[in-house]
Amino acid sequence: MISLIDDRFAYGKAEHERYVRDGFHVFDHFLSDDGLAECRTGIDRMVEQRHPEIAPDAIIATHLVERWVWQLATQPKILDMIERQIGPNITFWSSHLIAKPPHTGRPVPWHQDGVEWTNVNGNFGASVWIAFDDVDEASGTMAVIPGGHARGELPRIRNQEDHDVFKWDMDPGELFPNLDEVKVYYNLKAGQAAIHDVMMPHESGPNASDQWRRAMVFRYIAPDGELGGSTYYDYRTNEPLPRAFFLVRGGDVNGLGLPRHPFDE
Ligand SMILES: O=C(O)CCC(=O)C(=O)O
Repeated sequence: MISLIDDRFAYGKAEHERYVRDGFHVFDHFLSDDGLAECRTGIDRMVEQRHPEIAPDAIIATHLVERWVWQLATQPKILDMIERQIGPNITFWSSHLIAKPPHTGRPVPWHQDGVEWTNVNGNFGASVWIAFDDVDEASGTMAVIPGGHARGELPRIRNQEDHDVFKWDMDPGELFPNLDEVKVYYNLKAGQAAIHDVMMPHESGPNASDQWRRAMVFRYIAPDGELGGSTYYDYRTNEPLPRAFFLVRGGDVNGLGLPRHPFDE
C-alpha cells in the first residue's frame, strides 16, 4: 500500500494560524511521488472516460464513483488538518476535478464558495485544492486575495456566462481597488496543494499554455450545520447522483443517519 501523502506534509499550530489570518495556505509538500503518479493515472482515465455532456472542468462528485478519490480525500493527515480547523466531527461532501485543456480551458469568475452554496452552511473546513500539473498564471491557476475572507460576503451579480458550476460573479467594481497588486496566484508544482477559506474571494483565468491544468478540490463541513441536498451527475454516464454528507471522523451529533462510506466494502 503506497502512502499518498508526502511525509513532509505538516499542518501544525503555525500553519493553522497563518491560514486563519490570511484565509489560505500553500503547502510545499502534499502528495508523495507515488501518490501523484497514482492520481494522475486516475485523472487521465477520468478525463478520457467522461460523458460528452460533462466538460473537463466540471467533473464533480467523483468520490461517489472513484475509490481513489475517496481514499485521497479521507487520508488521516488531511482529516487531522480539518479537525484542527473545525473540531472532531467531520463530514466530507464535495469533490471537483477542474481540468483545463491546453489553450481551451475556461476561466472561473471571482466568487466566494460559501456564498455559492445556498443550502450548505455551518462550520466549514478549508477547501483543499490539489495540483496534478505544474500550474501558474499562464495555465489558469487559482488566485486569492490574502485576508479577503475576513471582508465577509462581497457584493455580487448573477453572471451572464454559461458557467456550469459557478453562477455568481462578485461585482468587479467592488473588488479591492488595487486587486492586481494584492492578488496571489497559486504557483504550484504538481503534487503541491493549497487550502482556502470558504469566504475567500478567488478566481482562475483561462489556460493559455500548452499544458493541461488539472486540479481537484475537496470540501468538508461539521455535521451540525445545514446539510442541504443537491443533484450531481455521474461523470461517466451523466446519470443523476444525490449529494451525500459522509461522516469521515467523529460522531453523527444530530442523529441524521449520515453514511460513512460511498461504497459497499
Ligand atoms: O480551480 C479553479 O479554477 C477554481 C476553483 C474554485 O473555484 C474552488 O476551488 O472553489
